[in-house]
Amino acid sequence: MTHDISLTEQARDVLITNDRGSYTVPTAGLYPYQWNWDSAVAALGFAQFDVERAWVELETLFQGQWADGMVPHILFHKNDPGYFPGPEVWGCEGPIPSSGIIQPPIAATMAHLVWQRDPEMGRPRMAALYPKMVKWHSWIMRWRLHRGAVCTTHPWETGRDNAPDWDKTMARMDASDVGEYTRRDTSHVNAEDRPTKYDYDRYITLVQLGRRLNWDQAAMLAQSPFRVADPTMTFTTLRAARDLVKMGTALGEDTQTLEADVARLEAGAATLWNEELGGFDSRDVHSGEWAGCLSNASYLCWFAGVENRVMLTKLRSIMERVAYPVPSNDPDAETFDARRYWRGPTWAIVNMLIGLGLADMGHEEEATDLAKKTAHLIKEHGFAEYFDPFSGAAAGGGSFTWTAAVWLAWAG
Ligand code: 9YW
Repeated sequence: MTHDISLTEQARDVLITNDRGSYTVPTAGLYPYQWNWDSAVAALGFAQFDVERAWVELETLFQGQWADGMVPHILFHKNDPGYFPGPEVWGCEGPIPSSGIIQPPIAATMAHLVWQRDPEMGRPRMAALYPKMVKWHSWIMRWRLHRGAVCTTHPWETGRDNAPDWDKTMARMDASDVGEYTRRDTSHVNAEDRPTKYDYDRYITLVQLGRRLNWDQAAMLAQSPFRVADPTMTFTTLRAARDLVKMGTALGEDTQTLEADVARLEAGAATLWNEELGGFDSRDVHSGEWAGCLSNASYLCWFAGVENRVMLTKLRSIMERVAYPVPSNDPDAETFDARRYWRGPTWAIVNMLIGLGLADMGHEEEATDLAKKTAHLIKEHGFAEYFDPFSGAAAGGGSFTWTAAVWLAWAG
C-alpha cells in the first residue's frame, strides 16, 4: 500500500512536471506541445487532485478550435525545434498554430468524467465548453463518415501511427516527392521503437498534400489517397456522442440531433465487423479492402457501448496469452513487433478506455483484471510511453503524462 501511495505521488509529479501552465505536454523533449487526446487524458488525471486545473486543460485545448469546429491534433503554443513536423510544415491558420488533422475525440468523454468529480463547481465550465464540443462532433459527422463509420485521413489522426491497419493503404501511396527532411523523434528515443523512414515519408507526404489543399476538407475528401474507416475513430466518436447526449440533457439542451448521430454511428460501427477476421477491423474506403487487423482499438467496442460476445472471448484469450495485455497487434500476426510502437506494444491509455468500457457494460471481472494487470505493469516498469507486452519492458519516452494519468484515474 505504501508503495502505491508513493506511486500516486510520483504520478502527480509527472503531471506537474509536464504542466506548462495551461496545458500539459505528453513528455518533455520528444513531444513538447499539446496533443489532443493526451491532453484529454491529462485532464482526467488532474481531476483526481486538482479539478480546477483539469478544466483549464480542456479549455486550452478548445482555444485551438478552428472556426469550422475542427480541434487540431497538436497545438504548437510555443515553437520548439525539438519536434518535427512543426507549425511551419503544417501551414495552418487556426487561432493557435496547429496541425491540420484531428485525433480520437475522447475530450467529451473525459470532460464528462471531470465534471462528475465536482458537479456543482463544474457546471458553468461545462456550460461554456459544451457548445464547442458539440461543434467539433458535428464537424466529424459532416466530414468523416463513410457508411456511418468514422474515417481517418492520416495515420496520426487515430493516434496509432504505424499500426498495420494502414499498411495496404500506405503501400499504394507514392511518396517519392517528399523531399529532404530531418526527423527529430529518433534523436530523443531508440529508433528501433519508432515508425520507420518508409512510414514517415508517407506521413509527411500526406501533410504536404493537406497543406497544398489548404486543409480544405472537401478537396481532401476528393483527392487524398488515405481514407480509412477505423475502430479508434468510430468507437471514440460514438462514445462522445453518447456522452454529449448525457451532458446536454443535464444542461437542459436539445439533444435530438446527437441522438440521431448515435444511431448513425452504431450502424457505422457494425460496418467495421470483419466476419473472416472475427473482429472489428479497419476498412480502406477507396479500395473497400479490409486491413485484416485485430488491434487494441478493436476492443474499444464496449467503450462505445457496443456489446460483442466474439470480442469478449478474444479479450479473455489475449489476457491469458500475453503477460501485459492488451497488445496493439495480434501476437500471431506476421506484422507483430513487440517493441515497435503501434505494431505490438501495450499502451496504458488504450487499456484504460477498454477497461472503462468493460465496466460500463457490466464486464466487471474483465475490467478489474485489466486494471490490475496495467497497475502491475506501471509498478514494475514505470510511467513509460508504452510497453513490451511480453516482458513489460518500458519503450519510447519516459515520465509520460497519459500513463501517469491512467494510474491516477483508473489503474492505481
Ligand atoms: C508522433 C503524443 C502522441 C500520441 C500518439 C502517438 C504519438 C506523435 O505521440 O504520436 O509524432 O508520432 O502515436 O497517439 O498522441 O503522445
